[in-house]
Amino acid sequence: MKRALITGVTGQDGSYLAELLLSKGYKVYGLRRRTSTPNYENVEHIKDQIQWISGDLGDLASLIEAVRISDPDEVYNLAAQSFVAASWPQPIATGQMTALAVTNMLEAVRIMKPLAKFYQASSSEMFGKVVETPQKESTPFYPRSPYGVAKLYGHWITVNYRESFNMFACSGILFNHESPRRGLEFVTRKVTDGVARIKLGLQSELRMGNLDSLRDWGFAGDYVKAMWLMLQQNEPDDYVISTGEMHSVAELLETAFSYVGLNYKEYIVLDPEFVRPAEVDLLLGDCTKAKEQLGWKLEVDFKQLVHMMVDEDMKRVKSETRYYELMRS
Ligand code: NDP
Ligand code: GDR
Repeated sequence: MKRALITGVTGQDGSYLAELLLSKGYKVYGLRRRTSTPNYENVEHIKDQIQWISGDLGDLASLIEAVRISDPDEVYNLAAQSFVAASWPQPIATGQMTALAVTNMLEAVRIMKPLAKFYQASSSEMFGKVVETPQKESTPFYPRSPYGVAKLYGHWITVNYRESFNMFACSGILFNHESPRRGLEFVTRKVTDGVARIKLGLQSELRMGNLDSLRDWGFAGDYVKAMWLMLQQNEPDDYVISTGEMHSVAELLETAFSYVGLNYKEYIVLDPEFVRPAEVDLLLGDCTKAKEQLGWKLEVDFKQLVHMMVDEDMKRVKSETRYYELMRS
């Protein structure tokens, strides 16, 4: 039985990856930090199948202990401060958790289990300002947020540990990927949750930032398969994972609102609070290398993704509403 350690297992990607590895017969260890209100929403259905280890990315001792306990064949380092907009008001915490903590994790593996295969969750945010499109592994980086800068450190330290210590360390440069388990502050989920609330008469407007930015949005369930594939190769390497298609935030709004028969223009209020100090105008990935070398392929396209998210949010908001009505009656 193969053993895997996942950091960030309670997040969107961690939950899909844990499902995938469990379905392949892995023993899955999940690192969980202490929070005053436990948050198992994404993993409730598989909570009993995960071996939980208490630890924090910022605490090297806890990570060394996590690697000792799990004795992993594969380590997936997904934990981070992952919300780009939060990286301006919290640049130092973002640097600690999204950049330096990668070295903590690499050190824990190097000290305790140097032969374990290591996956680092790198990001298309590292490309930032447009230098070349579509963006591929050889495209120069130009990050535009403290988050992007931190991810760039995480990427290069992963490459450096591979080259310095001969570790099997891979960096997956993943473009935006979404799902019904996406955090509510990210634009796709904010929109699909907003659509559900507006459709059900619980909200009258949706306050948004830049509607012109373009993103290459895929489905998280497809993207975690690429993470796993990277660690099944004979040699460690870095790969771009993307759909090769981009859409604007306005198109996202149009697709989500029209699916339930609404015109988004009647509900959107532009709010400077959601405009970023520096924007990444356009992200479009070329994942030819992953397709050819990993045999990775997409199963869910943009429209299917948005519809899936609206359907799930409609169900959830309806059941929450019924619950509150019952509580009141
Ligand atoms: P989420 O924000 O959904 O999940 C982040 C996870 O990290 C959560 O489980 C969170 O735990 C955990 N975490 C945060 N800080 C700490 C800490 N100090 N110690 C231990 N755990 C911590 O992110 P996603 O699942 O969307 O993304 C996974 C990774 O991939 C992230 O590194 C992200 O930056 C990167 N990425 C994501 C992309 C995307 O489009 N989704 C694209 C490219 C890269 P808790 O539940 O306690 O908050
Ligand atoms: P991003 O995702 O910054 O690309 O990072 P997000 O969904 O937050 O923003 C995408 C684009 O939408 C624009 N936008 C808004 N965004 C939010 N959150 N809220 C709004 O109201 C709004 N209005 C417009 C943003 O300006 C931006 O251009 C995600 C994260 O998952 C990172 O962790 C990951 O590394 C990258 O994707 C790839």
